[in-house]
Amino acid sequence: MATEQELQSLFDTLDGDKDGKVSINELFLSPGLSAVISSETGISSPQELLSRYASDEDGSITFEELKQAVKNASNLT
Ligand SMILES: [Ca+2]
Repeated sequence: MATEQELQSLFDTLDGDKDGKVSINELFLSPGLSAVISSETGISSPQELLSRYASDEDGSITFEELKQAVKNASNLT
């Protein structure tokens, strides 16, 4: 389980280039944090997370999309 604040801080840490989106490369660059995302979303691979939730053509996920994924897994407190 995670609060919105915890998720936001996780998201900001993952977003290395600070463009407001987390790309697949950024997920791969932080395997430890990706593992936390996996456990909070119940989706094991970054590829699957992005294909299910990223609306952008470039395959990056926004904070709102990540939040939705965690909410769908009933892990947002
Ligand atoms: Ca980014």
